[in-house]
Amino acid sequence: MLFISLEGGEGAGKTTQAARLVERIESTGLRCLRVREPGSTDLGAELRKLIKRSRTSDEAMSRAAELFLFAAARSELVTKVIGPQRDDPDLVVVADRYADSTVAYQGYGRGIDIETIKSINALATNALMPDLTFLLDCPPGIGISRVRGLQLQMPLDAMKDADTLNRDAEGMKFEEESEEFHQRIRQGFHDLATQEPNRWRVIDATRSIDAISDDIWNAVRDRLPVPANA
Ligand code: T5A
Repeated sequence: MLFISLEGGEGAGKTTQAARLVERIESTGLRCLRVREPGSTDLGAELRKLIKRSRTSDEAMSRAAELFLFAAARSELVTKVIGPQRDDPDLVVVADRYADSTVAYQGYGRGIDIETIKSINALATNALMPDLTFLLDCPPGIGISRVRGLQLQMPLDAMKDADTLNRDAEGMKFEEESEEFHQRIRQGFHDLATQEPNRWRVIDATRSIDAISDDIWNAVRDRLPVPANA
C-alpha cells in the first residue's frame, strides 16, 4: 500500500486535488481508496456532523472533547477501512486530511500540548502514517474566501455535487475562527513539513487547479507500485 495524504488550511483545495489524484492513479490500473477525515465510516460521518456544527460560545465543545472526537473518527477509519487493506501491494490510499491536521488544528490552533496530541494520534492510527504528504499551502484569507464563495453559490450548484451539498448542511465551524487561529495552523503545517522533509512536499496552492494537480502527480507517479497485472 502507498499511503498519500493531503493537508492544509480551509479551502486550500484538498478535496479538489484528491479527486484529480485518484482519477490519475486509477488510470494507471491501480486500485485507489479515497478517504476523508473526519468521515469515511459510519461513526466518522456521525462525528463529522457533531464536530462541524456551528455553535454559540455557550454551546462550544471543550478543546479536549474536540480532540477526542477527531481521534475517535480516525481510529475507526484506520481499524475498519485502511488497516485491513494495508498489506495490499496494489492499493493507493488518498486521504483528505489525516493525523497531521490534529497537530495543526488542535495543537497549534487550539493550544493543546503537541506531544500529547502525537501520543493520541499514535494510539488512534496504530502508528500508521502516510508515506507522502502534500501541504497545500495558501494564505488563510484566500482559502476561506474560496469556501465562502462556495457557500454563496448555494443552493444553485448544490444539487450537482453531493459533497458540496453536505458541506453546506454541515455549517462553517472552523471557517468562522479568527485570522490568527488560521495563521497558527498554517505555521503548524510548515513546522511539521520542516520536521519530516522526506515525507512532506509543500505546494503553492494559490496557483491554478491544473498547475497544482501536475505538481502533485509529478511527485506521486514515480512512487506508485507497479500493478500486479502490468
Ligand atoms: N479538522 C480536521 C480538525 O480540526 N482536526 C482534525 O484532526 C481534522 C481531520 C473538516 C474540518 O475539521 C478540521 C479542519 C476542517 O475545518 P472539511 O469540510 O473537511 O472540515 O474542511 P476542509 O478539509 O478544510 O475542506 P474545505 O472544503 O474547506 O477545503 P478543501 O478541501 O481544501 O478545498 P476544496 O477542494 O473543497 O475547494 C474549495 C473551493 O475552492 C475551489 C474549489 O473549486 C471549491 O470551490 N478551488 C480553487 N479555486 C481556485 N484555485 C484553486 N487552485 C482552487 N482549488 C480549489
